[in-house]
Amino acid sequence: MFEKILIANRGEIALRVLRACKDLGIPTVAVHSTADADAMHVRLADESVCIGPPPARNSYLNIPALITACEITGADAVHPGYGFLSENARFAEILIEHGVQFIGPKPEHIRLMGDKIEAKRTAQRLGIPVVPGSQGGIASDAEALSVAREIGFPVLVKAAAGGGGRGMKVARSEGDLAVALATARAEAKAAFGDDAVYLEKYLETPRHIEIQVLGDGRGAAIHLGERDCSLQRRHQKVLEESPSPALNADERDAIGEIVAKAMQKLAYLGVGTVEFLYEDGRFYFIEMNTRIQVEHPVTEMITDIDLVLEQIRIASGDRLAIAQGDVKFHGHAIECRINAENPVSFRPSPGKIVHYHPPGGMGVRIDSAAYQGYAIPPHYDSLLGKLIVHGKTRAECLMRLRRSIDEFVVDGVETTLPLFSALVRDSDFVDGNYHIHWLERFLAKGAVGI
Ligand code: MV4
Repeated sequence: MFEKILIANRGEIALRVLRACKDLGIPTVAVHSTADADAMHVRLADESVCIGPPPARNSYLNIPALITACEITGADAVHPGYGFLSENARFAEILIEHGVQFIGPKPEHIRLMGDKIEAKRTAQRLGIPVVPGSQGGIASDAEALSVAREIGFPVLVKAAAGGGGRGMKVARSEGDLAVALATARAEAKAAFGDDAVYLEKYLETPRHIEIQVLGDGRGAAIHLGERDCSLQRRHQKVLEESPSPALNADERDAIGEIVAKAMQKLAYLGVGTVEFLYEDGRFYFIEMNTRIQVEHPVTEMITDIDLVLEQIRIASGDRLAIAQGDVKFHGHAIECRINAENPVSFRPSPGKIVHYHPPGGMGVRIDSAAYQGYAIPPHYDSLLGKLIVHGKTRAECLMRLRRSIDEFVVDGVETTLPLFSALVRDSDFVDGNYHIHWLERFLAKGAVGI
C-alpha cells in the first residue's frame, strides 16, 4: 500500500479523497493555490504545499509544481480527483516516469477514451451497443451526406476531441448538414486544436444513464449499477439518482453485464463510467469517463461500497476484492449538486459564508468542503457541496430530500437550493418522468421563485 498520497485537487473531492486515505491509514499531502490556503482539505491533510497563484493553469494544472510537491514531500502516489488533470494521460505518464503512482486507469485507456471516435470504435469491438453513425471520422461533406442518408435525419455532428456536449451540432435536413459540419469543425479546432468530427443519429429525448465500473487491470471487472443523470443544464449535471426510474431489474442486469464483460476484455484498471443514452428501451453508448465522477456517492449509498477506497486499493496493486455476486443494491439515492450561484440566472455567487448549517438525520450525506466563515473563491467551479440522500424507496428518499433541502442553511452567498426545493415538488420529477431536455424546459417555465 502507498506510503503517502498527494491529492492533486481541491474542494469537496479533495476532502472526499482525504477521508478515504485516512480510513486506510495513509498520510496525505494537500496541494493548494494561494486562493485555497484556508480550504478544508488543507486544514485536515497531514501536510500541505502551496503550488501557485489562483488560476488553475498556474496551480492545479501546473504539472511541474505537482511533481515538485511529490518530491519535497515524498508522496509515492497521486490521486487526481475529477476535472483538472484527472483524464490527462500525459500527466499520468509523467508521474510514472518520476516513480510516482497515478491513482487512475492505465494511461493508454485514458488516451483511448479521450478520443471519442476511438472510444466508440472500442465500445463496438467490445460488444457495447452504440448510436448508429459513421464508422470513424468524417473525411468530407460527401461522406457525411452519404452516412446521413443511410441513418436518416436528424443527425448530430460531434467532435472527436469533444465530450460533455462541446463541439456538437444538430443537422435536421440535407440543407443543414454542410453548415453543421463546418461549424462543428471550426469550434472543435478552436476548442481542442483538433477538427476531427463524426456523425451519429440524433436522439431527440433520451435519458442519460451511466454505468459505474470497477476493474483491477488484470481482467477482473464488475459493474455497480447505473446512475440516471438526465437532469442537466447546459451539459452540467444538476441532480443524479440511482436506480433510474426508467429501468427495470432485467434491463439493469443486461446492460451491466455487457459493460462488465467489456471492461474484463479491456483489462480496465480502476473506476470508470460508461455513458449511454437510453430511449425506447434501448441503450446507446456515447462516451466513457476514466475518472471518479462527481456523482459517485449515489452509487456508494445504494451499494455500501466506498469507491474511492477501492480505487486506491486497486491502484496499489490489490486484486478486485468484490465479486459481481457480492454487489447488492438496496434502496434509492438522489444527489443534488448545490452551487454557489443565483438559482435563476446561475450567475456565480462567490464570497464569505456567514451562516452554514447543513441538514442531517437518517440517510442524509453532505459532501462539501464549505464551513461557516469560509470564503468561496471566484476562481473555480461554483460547486458548494453535494446533498446525497438515501431511502428504502424512491418515495422515502424524496421525503428525506425535501426535508433536507428545507433544513439546509447557507447565508452570505446565493445558492441553487431554491431550484431543488421547486424541483423535488414537481409532479413530473416525482413521477420520474423526465429526459435530458426536461430540466431546461422546467427552468424556462420560471418554476424557480426566489
Ligand atoms: C447525443 C445526444 C443525442 N443524440 N448524441 C451531450 C454531451 C455528451 N455526453 C453527448 N451529448 C449528447 N449526445 C446523440 N446521438 C444528446 C446529447 C445531449 C445530452 C446528453 C446527455 C445529457 C444531457 C445532454 C444535453 C444535451 C445533449
